[in-house]
Amino acid sequence: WDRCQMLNIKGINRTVGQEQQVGMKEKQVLEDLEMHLARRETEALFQEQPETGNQYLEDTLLRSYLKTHLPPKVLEEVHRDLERFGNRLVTKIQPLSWECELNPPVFRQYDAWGRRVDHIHTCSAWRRMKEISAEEGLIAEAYEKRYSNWSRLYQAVKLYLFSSSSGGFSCPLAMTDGAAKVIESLGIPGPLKNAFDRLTSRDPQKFWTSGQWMTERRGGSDVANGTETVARKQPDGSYRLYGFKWFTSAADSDMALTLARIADAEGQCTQGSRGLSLFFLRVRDEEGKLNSIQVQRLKDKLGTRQMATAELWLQGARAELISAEGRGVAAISHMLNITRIHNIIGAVASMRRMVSLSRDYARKRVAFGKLLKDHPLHVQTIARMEVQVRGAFLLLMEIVRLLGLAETNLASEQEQLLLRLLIPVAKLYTGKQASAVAVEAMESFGGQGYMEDTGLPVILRDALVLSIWEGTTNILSLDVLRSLAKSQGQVLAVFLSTVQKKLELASGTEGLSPAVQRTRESIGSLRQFMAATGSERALTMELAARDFSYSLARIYTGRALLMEHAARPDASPTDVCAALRWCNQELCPVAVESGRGSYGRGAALQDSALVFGNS
Ligand code: UCC
Repeated sequence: WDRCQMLNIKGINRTVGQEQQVGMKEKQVLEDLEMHLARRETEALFQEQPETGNQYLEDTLLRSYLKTHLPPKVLEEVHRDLERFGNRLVTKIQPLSWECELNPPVFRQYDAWGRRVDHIHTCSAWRRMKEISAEEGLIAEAYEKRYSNWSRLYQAVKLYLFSSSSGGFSCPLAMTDGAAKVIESLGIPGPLKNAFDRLTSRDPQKFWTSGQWMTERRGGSDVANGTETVARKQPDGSYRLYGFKWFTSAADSDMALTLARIADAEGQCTQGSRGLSLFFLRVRDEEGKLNSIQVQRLKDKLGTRQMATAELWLQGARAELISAEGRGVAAISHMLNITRIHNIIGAVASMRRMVSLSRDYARKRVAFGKLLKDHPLHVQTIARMEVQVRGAFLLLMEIVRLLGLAETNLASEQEQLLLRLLIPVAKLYTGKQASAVAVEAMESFGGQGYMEDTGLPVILRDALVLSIWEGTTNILSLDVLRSLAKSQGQVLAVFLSTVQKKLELASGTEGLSPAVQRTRESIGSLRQFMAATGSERALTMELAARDFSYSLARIYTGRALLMEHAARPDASPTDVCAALRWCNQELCPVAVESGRGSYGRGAALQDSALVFGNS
């Protein structure tokens, strides 16, 4: 019966009588067929896993950038350390990262006996990441300044290599770096010396991480109007904070910087941005007791699930005022600019990881009778992503190079202005790139890219936040305008003259002339747009803010940086090709849209009608 049943199952219908009449030879054929089918039933999908090796050694663009820019002695030491770190990442740190994903933080509000404990339990791999961060000097490197102006770039490179293997720990590191930067910008006052030493320590026992508590119930972008937390001065000069922080990332941190409104003797507070001051606080005391803080709950996020993000009630948390009264936003902007750079690092790192995995898979996976790498359309798709990653990487390097100069008092006024402009431009642009590349790269693995246990969806989920936190695309586009207004247009003048200079460098390189020409044209278009904003300037600039920022990003990244890199004496044909490819996209979308009349009052009314109807 079993045999007949099996044959029936296989769709070969015979009666028992007929079956008995089948000759020996035919039986053998059927048995072979059965064997074959049976084996096929039990075998899983066997496909070689895409992998990355030592990410430093495999990253030719990173290595050629360092070789071009670092002084030889620095390069020698940095190379040795990065090669070692690359090995540690692939052998020891990457497995921890996966553990962090599989063991997200757990919140326990009460103990078994009903006592409120508000304990956020993190996994051992997460705690190990904190130790590794200290051991590797992932924050310390930037503040020790062993390599003068190159220290910041070196730190950024280590963070870039660490990011996609950090199991989300790059988030607390971003805020830790930002907090150290704020304290440094204040001249490391005595009461903050201990905190600064800990944030920048290489000793895992001493190392602290910091939170950045900015977001409250009324929203995360409009900090000036959304902040309700009140600070009441105490007789000893410290403050107690009362309020509800709605979205506090890395809530297991040791300390935090946060904004609040100081109440006067009558309990009144100044509203708006001018009412905000910056405070330092410890999350727990020496015995581990929360500093008059209650954890309401953990956030249920789409991604970055490895990291505890919490809602916190401040119920008289003791804090120190660290900015001038009413200068909270200006003081925390040092932190914002650093966390935004970390965001860029995360975006470039996640794109690099996705493209590396895609490339490796293309070398292993056979479809339609040949490896994916032998299918031109597939390779074209990866090549397009590669151009995006290269551009973003070089933009990142430019920003941290400028930051290093600024931090060692070696930056000219022009370089400081350029840095102020490029941070929001790069944050908003790379955040969007990272999402697009993650989605595209996921597709290059077919259905496997969609499977949780490949780890690929984690990269996508974590990339999607990059255009949201630390300022959304539109908020950062408005920050670009803020930098223009505050400098009375100087940031743009410096931008244009810098691109011009870099173009001159590139114009002597044979093969780059189409790219040089297109950049010159796009600069011309940008100038024309700025000259023609007309009587409705404020509205025009607001409507154009995003396209304007994209134009700055594309012009600076593509032409200036890819071409500069491609104009080096030892540039490879691939460097030239990447620069030319970048040319093929619209470099100045703001001019195109302006020509279409997208930024006038009429267009704004049309937008409104399209979205909300004509009522
Ligand atoms: O906390 C968050 C999540 C943490 C997770 C971090 C991990 C990320 C790493 C990833 C690694 C993979 S998310 C919450 C983040 N929140 C934001 O980013 C806030 C977004 N909103 C804005 O950026 C707004 O534009 C505000 C809050 C800055 C606007 O505030 P105001 O008060 O309305 O703005 P004002 O009045 O224009 O600026 C006040 C002062 C001015 O200086 P003065 O008074 O001297 O003229 C500005 O020039 O602040 C100065 N200022 C800046 N300076 C404002 N923004 C900047 C800036 N970016 N750089 C320098």
